Amino acid sequence: MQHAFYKDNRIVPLGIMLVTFFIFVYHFELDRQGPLGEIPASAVPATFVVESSRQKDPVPYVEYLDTDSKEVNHVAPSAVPSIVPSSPPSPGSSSSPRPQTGLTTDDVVLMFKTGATVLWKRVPIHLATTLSPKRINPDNVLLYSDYPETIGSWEIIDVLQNTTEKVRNSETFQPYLQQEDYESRQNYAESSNVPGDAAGPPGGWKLDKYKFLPIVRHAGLSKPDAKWYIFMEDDSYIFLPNLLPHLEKFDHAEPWYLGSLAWIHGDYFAHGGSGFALSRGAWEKSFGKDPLIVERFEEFTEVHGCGDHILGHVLKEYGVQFGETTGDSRFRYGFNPESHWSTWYEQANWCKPVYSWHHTHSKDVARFYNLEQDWNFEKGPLRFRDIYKALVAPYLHSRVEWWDNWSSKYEIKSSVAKDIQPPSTVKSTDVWRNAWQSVDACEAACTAWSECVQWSFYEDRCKMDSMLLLGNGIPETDSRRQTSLPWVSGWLPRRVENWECQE
Ligand SMILES: *[C@@H]1O[C@H](CO)[C@@H](O)[C@H](O)[C@H]1NC(C)=O
Ligand SMILES: CC(=O)N[C@H]1CO[C@H](CO)[C@@H](O)[C@@H]1O
Repeated sequence: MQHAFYKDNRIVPLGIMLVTFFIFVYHFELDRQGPLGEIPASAVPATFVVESSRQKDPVPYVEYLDTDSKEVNHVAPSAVPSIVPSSPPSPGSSSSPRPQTGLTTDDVVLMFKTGATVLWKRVPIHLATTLSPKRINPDNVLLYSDYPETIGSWEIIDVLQNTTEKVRNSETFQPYLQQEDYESRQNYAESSNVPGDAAGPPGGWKLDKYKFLPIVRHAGLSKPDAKWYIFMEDDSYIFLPNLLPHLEKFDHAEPWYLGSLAWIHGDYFAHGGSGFALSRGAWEKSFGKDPLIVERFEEFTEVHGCGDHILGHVLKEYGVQFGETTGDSRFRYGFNPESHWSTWYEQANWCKPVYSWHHTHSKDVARFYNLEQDWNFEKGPLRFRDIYKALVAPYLHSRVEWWDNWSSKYEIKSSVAKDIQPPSTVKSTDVWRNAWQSVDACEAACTAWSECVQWSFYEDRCKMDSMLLLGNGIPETDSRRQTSLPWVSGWLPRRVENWECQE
């Protein structure tokens, strides 16, 4: 019977050969066409061309405001200096043509960092969204913490497990060693009346700085075939379908280290909370060259406070510079150190893709994910204006009491109003100078200035801005409502809707 079946189906191997041949030819076509060819949507993720910037007066977008400052004490740069990268060649000058085959999540590794004290609070939302298998293959995800856990099919790696004896003796490292005790006693921080952390010993955040180097070493060793290593924290969100086409503009075999520029101790580095991407080329040039890189920089790690800075410093030691240059638009927008509601929207970023948000709450993450799922990336990336329309505009009011007063470009107080010179785009100097007199006067001044999109008023102070930030209102039960006059804010969303893309 089996023999007869075989004989009758001699045609099958020939069929398989033919099918294979067609698949081969089809893929060859795909490779040849590059990202702008007519690639079937199902075959590769959407790719697109991002307009190049010719801005004359480049103002770096990144503001280094790490409000996780309880965790790390960063120094905010007063002005972001211009830096010229010495190592990564600009892709334009690359001699060999880069293959443009459509980077997919199969080509990248997501390095997700959390910590035992916040894991139960922050990670579950990501398991349902960021790490959903239809978004990225679980094999391409590495979850790092400072205590091993298993959640369903997810293994969370204790990235500090191989820490040397020397570091274990450090004062700062003690919370790591205390975790076992908390676990064995079934104890939580709350139950011992320790404020701050949700679970485990107090001060768990101190361990954060120790994690960055071991994470990157471990990821590069366990996933040597990845083209990019994308780092994110548990209070961040990364729009992978936006980021991948961006990374495609860079050769992963070259040393690239891309993210949101931060600066401390004279080192430029990618701010951790904003997320960053490290090319395989960058990994090989640094971690690949030195299996003991983590141990070699133990001393440096001990005396510095921020893990993201430590990583940036170490990469620089091996000739991998942070990719930001103030003259190159590819670096200026996208990775954000803040969330969508505490970010400034302006004409300069209005049409730029958004790669990440930081300081996200679970609710934000769920909404970003929904937006991403509903988005047709074949038509273009999710840009700042799209985030604005979906998640900011619905909360704006023409006038609202008890709303935070972020508007700051111009501030008109009674004490200085008399001599103040309005910007040239203000119709009436008198209206401008009277802005401090009342809520109505402040609103009128904003309206009289053609670029104004938001204002806020308090006592005898009117603030106005040509950029927009949602901020947040002060709820009815908030104690601030008992102790001061209401802060009144207003937006002019019609003007925002008329913003145009800037090159
Ligand atoms: C710790 O060392 C073991 C043994 O070499 C290795 O298998 C494991 O991946 C290391 N862990 C990390 C986080 O690097
Ligand atoms: C974000 C912001 O600017 N908040 C200010 C709002 O106004 C009050 C009262 O003037 C200040 O104390 C806040 O700092």
